[in-house]
Amino acid sequence: AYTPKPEDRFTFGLWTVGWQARDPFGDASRAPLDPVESVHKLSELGAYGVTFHDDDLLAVEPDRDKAIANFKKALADTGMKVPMVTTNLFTHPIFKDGAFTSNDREVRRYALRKVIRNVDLAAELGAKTYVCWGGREGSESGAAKDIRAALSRYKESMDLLTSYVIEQGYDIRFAIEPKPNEPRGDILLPTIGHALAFINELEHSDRVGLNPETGHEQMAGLNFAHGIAQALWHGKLFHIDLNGQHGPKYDQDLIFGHGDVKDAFFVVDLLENGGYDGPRHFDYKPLRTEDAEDVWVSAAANMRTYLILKEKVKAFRADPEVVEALAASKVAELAEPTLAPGETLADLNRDEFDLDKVAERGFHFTRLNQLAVEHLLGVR
Ligand code: GLT
Ligand code: MN
Ligand code: MN
Ligand code: MN
Repeated sequence: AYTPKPEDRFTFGLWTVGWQARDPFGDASRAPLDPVESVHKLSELGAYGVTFHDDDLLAVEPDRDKAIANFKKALADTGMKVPMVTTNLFTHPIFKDGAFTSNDREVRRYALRKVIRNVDLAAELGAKTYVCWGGREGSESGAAKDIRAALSRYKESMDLLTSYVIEQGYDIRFAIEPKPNEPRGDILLPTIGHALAFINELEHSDRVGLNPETGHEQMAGLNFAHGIAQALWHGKLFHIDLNGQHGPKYDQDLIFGHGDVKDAFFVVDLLENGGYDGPRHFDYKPLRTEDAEDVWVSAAANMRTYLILKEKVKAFRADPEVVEALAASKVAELAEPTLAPGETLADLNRDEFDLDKVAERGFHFTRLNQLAVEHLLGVR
């Protein structure tokens, strides 16, 4: 039951299993990984597809054409798909002050060129989502960046990119990935909410949505399940980066469920029952302590944890005691409009209302919460 299959639509970034575990204090602890090997190994483990940055394809083969040919052959040999593609606009020192919002106009123009070239490849490979993580779009000093001008340049880039895919007839939508900080002191579009508001100002806003990441919202102390629920409510959950994080600290990119497991439970509940039909994409980093074999153990762990949680969520929803507790907590009553059809605000004055009595009523949320914890702990 916990064996992943392509129908589960699990996908991984090549940069996840391929991470060599360089961190700000230490050198790589693993050798580079051939994308061809990643495609084969992930396929054997039951994944549906892979995603990549332009530069990820060049991990062991510096010639772009050869690297693409090798990658395509691996896809054809395994049947693996590429539902999402993205651009590396953060590793090369050229991007030290950002890409679309670098103060240096020449850098901004280069960044656009780099994205466009890879958007063409994304279209060729059938990707439907193009992620933009603006990791270096930000600052460390209040005087260094005119934030309003930066947002204008960010919008200019997104408008150019959406116009480009429309002109080319590509079936591609962009997904902005928010993050509050790291690698910059403060990053633009730090949370789901900031990004949603920004998207409203774009020329082709229907072509732009979100790629929220578990840990990035949690780094800002926010509730990830609430964030993706709001993204779904706006019709903007185009893609998702699942991983694990322990509260506000550096970006841990742990295996899904290896951080806040209770949040992971409710995230799976939402994804399975809330109308999201995109890939379940893992953006995690195998721990720096792990060797080349452990990498595949960690990749498998993401999918297995998801499937276990999916089963737990199903059992939780089907448990008669949970059904009863949900009713006692009036959870369904929130879906009922506050005014009945045809009623006006004046009609509210006819309500028989005893303020003190209504204030006394408990909502019994503790019981519901405990039932969720018990399902999660496997005692129900
Ligand atoms: C980078 C970042 C991730 C983004 C990727 C997309 S790359 O590793 O930390 O969260 O999703 O550019
Ligand atoms: Mn991510
Ligand atoms: Mn992260
Ligand atoms: Mn990351």
